[in-house]
Amino acid sequence: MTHRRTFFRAAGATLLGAAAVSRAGAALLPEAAVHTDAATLPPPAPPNGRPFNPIVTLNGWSLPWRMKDGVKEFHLVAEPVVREIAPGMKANLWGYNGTSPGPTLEAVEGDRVRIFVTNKLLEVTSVHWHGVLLPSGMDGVTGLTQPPIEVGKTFMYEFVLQRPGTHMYHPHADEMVQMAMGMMGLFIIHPRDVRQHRVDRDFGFILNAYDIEPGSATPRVNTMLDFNLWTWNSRAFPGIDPFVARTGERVRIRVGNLTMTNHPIHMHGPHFEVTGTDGGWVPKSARWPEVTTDVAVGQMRAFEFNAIAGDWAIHCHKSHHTMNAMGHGVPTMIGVDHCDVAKKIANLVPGYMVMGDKGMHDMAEMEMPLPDNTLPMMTGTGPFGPVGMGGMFSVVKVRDDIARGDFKDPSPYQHPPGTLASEYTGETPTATRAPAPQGDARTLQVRKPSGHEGH
Ligand SMILES: [Cu+2]
Repeated sequence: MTHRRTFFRAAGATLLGAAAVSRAGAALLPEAAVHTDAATLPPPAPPNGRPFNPIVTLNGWSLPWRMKDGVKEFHLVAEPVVREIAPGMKANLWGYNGTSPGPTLEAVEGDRVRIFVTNKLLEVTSVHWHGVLLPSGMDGVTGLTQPPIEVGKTFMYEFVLQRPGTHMYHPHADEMVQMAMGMMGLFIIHPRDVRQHRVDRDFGFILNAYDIEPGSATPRVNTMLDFNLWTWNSRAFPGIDPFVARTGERVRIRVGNLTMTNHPIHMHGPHFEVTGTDGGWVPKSARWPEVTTDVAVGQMRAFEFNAIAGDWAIHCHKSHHTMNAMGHGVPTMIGVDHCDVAKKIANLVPGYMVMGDKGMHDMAEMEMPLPDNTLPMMTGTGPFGPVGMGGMFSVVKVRDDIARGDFKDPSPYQHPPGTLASEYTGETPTATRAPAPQGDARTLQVRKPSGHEGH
């Protein structure tokens, strides 16, 4: 017991008895650890059971367990939670043990796990272990493989982990609502041999999305595609922690997608190799180099690279996914000269200004008045000014002098002399252009393909 308490303290998690469980029952059920803030908690070494190299859940944590008669016992509590999406905005979500996503479950190939799930929501739920090989009756599909977990009840799932890999868990009951509210988590099965698939730093996160009207805090749960907050582990930039590593280290990033659309995850700097999918580890001979890996809905991808010093952006390459909640009705104003109109309006509305006539970068620099509990659309500041990003964006920060196991945000990168883009201040020659065609514009001959009338 003392041992486990030390472990909890090391993890920074608050240990609370599950309120729904009676004193007598508490002896039978493992305690449910609760954690409520959004800081990345570097996991402690496993306190018992088989050894493994723990993963770092971005802006998240791993769930402590207890060993009972050789079985690794976890206790998940499905419940409403408050999640800070980024400083300045909190959302009313549903999750597990105080957070959305819920804590990461980590265990080892060959482990027998027993996972208790207590339902503290206002409706039924169940948990599906996405991608984990198990008996059909443990698969967690309400109505198909089990009755729903009623409000206030606890269910027990038990199976042996057959194969190492990167997996997820999420409800299979009122799925659209429960996932739109943030119910999900990572399930990592480590290899039995700690030398297998070994890396120096192993990060994991889930792609998720919310539709939260600016000025409010609760997601709209019937949204199908038009989400306005694109998040990693229910955090939006600048609320997403950096991926910190030391030069030369082997780094793995594991990404799962539980949104309703695909996300091409792009990393600047070092090329990476896709080393794992939901189906397991890719043999070395079959790995391929990439700078972007598309993660489809319901998929997992693990990729690895050798860290190179610098600040390397990592983000979804759909550019509207690197923005926070915005009005989609904003008209495109590029090239529109509205000086006169603006002056007239300013006479009526003091302080009125026009935005976007030269592009929208200005919006990243200005403190726009926003409703309460709303994130700026494009925000974040780097050593050279506003970054103008939001949503699914973070930075891989690699430095020469980072200690093993140190995940703190380092100071700005010091670029070696001669390696930094800078303003050209010399003479600018007049551009020479080809002369404009004289008289009538040259006739452009357009030949339409035949046989396609009606297109
Ligand atoms: Cu995306």
